[in-house]
Amino acid sequence: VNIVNSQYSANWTELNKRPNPAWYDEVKFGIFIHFGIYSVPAFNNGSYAEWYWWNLETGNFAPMFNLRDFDANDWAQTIEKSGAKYVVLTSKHHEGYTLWQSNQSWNWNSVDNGPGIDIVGELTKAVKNLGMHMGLYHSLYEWYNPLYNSDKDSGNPPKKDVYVQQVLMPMLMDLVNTYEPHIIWADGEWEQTSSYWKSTEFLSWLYSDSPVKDQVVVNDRWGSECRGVDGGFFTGNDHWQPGHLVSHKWENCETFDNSYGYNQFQPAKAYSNSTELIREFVETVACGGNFLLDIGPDSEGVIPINEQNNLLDMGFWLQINGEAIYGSSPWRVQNQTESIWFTTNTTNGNVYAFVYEYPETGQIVLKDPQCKSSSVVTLLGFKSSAKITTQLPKNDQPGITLNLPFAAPQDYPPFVY
Ligand code: FUL
Repeated sequence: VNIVNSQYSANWTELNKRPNPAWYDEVKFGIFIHFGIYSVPAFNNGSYAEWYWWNLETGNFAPMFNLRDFDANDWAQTIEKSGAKYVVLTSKHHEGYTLWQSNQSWNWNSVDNGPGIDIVGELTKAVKNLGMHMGLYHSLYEWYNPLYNSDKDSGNPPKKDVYVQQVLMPMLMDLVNTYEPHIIWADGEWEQTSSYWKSTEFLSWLYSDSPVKDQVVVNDRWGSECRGVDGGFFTGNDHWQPGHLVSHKWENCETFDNSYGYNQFQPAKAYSNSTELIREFVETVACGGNFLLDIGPDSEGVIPINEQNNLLDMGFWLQINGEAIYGSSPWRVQNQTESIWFTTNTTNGNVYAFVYEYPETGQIVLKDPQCKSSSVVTLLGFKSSAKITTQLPKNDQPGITLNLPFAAPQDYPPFVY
């Protein structure tokens, strides 16, 4: 890695000063895709299906990874309909199989071994064509790579770094130079510190000299000491939902069920429904996070139908409520109860309250907004001419009481995808 002309030199103090490019905070919603040869067995007893091989250690599913019905444009369109603005695809998970023709994969990739498709390339093109940001997940460690295992055997910490020099760095740079992703979502970092992975050297190049230096955003999984400390946005543990404001930009990578990769034996009732997902999304955004919702397509390249339905539901909800989500910021108060959450828009000055239950009494009391008699309250998507009336407390106290009119179905926009 050439770091001579770097604007951001290769140490965490410097790298951590780089602000995230603004687009990442604005978009709020992305789709994570866990897809690989683990989508063939599509099973793991009570655990992550993408970890199947860890328990098995034998077998080659590449010939059965047929992608018979794979169409990158279909995927991109389904994702776009969900209202998501970015995608993060697993370019390589822990088993080491790459979804592009990597020279460092020893043919263990989707072009030379399996479907014969450059999945990273096709999806990148389709996603960018629809104006969304494309990102790539990349596992730093590999379970079965002999070079990595021999580095590990050389000491603790390892004395050798052959795997990093000959596999990891060339792969990461190839991905960035070839596909120009706007997110690098590192993972599988926990066995070594960032100095073994040469993370600061890579990020110095990425931020300073790479073709995506102005747009790229990264997470915090760059070494065993890094989570919640170094890098770009914080990810915490998987499915992280702190439930309070986090001042550093963060992301909740959530699943429909427990597993990230497709699990064909997961009963339909184990999947979250769109109401639960939307509530978690709202809470995430109110607390300063982005929501990265995971889908796990099957080995024929089909996104499970209940995942597709939920994506469409989210898109419909966002068509009406997107104003309160996209480009919003956390407000000075995150929530009033577990079912009333807030965001604000610093450009137009609006405060948005997400109220999960339509009150039977027709009355909602919001305790925190500091309103004036001239304040205007509206219900997003409400088409009726019936008015919302308000009452303010006396003596300039904060708070406002909203009296909502009776709402009939025709008062709302038609339910169309
Ligand atoms: C974890 C991985 O081990 C899981 O398989 C999944 O990819 C998740 C997002 O990150 O650390």
